[in-house]
Amino acid sequence: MPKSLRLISHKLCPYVQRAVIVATEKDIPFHRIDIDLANKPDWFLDISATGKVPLLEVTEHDGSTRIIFESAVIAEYLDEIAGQRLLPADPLERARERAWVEYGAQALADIYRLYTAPDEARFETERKQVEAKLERLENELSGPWFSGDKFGLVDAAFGPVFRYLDVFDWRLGRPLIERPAKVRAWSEALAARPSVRAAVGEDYAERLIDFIVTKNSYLGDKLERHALELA
Ligand SMILES: N[C@@H](CCC(=O)N[C@@H](CS)C(=O)NCC(=O)O)C(=O)O
Repeated sequence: MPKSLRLISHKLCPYVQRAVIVATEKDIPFHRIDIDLANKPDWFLDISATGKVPLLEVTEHDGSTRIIFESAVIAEYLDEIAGQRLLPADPLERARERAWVEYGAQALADIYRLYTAPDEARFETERKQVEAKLERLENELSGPWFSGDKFGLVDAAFGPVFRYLDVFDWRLGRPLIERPAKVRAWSEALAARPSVRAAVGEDYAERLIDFIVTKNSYLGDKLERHALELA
C-alpha cells in the first residue's frame, strides 16, 4: 500500500463514484478533494493530463508522488493494492468484466445525452438507447451481483448509472425507463450497498437536479416543472 492517496473529485461526477466505491469496498483510506469543474484550479490543471476527474494522487513511502487518471484504471489499481481481488483471476472472466465496465461508461455517456437532449424527439431517441442497454444487461446479469455472489468492478461501474435513473424516477414520481426484472433487482441491491451510498453526499439528488436544470434541456425542464408542482 502507498503512504497516502488523494482522490481529486467532483460532487456529481459518476466516474469519481466508481473509484470511491472500489476504495470503500476494499477499505482503502483516501482523502477526497472536490473541485469546481467550471473553474478548475491551476494546481489541478498542472497535474492533470486530461483536465478530467477523477485523478488519484499516490504518495509512496519515499515521498514520491504519481498521478493516475481514468476511472477504470484507478479502480483496477485500487483493486490490486489491497485485500481480495474484485476482478476475477481467470483471464477470460477478467476480460469479460473489463468489457462490461466499459459498457457502463457508454451507458453514462448515453445518460448524459439523455439529460442534455434539447427537445422531445432527441430525448426519446436517447431514452430508447438507454432502455436497449438495460435490456442487453438483463441477459448478461447473474445476480445478485453482475457476476454472481461476489460484488465486483462491474457493480462499482453501474452504481452511478442507476443512481442517475433513481434520481430521475424519484423526482418524476414514476419510472422514466422501465427496468427489466433482473436489472431492477440488481439496481435495488446497488442502491442499498453501503459503498455505493457513501460515494455521494446527502444533497446529491437536489444538486444533480439543479445542475441538469441549468442545461435547459427537455429533461431539465420536466424536472424543474415537477419540482415546482411539488412545492
Ligand atoms: N473517461 C474518464 C471520464 C471522466 C470525466 O468525463 N469526468 C468529467 C466529470 S464527470 C470531467 O472531469 N469533465 C471535465 C471536463 O471535461 O472538462 C474516466 O473514466 O475517468
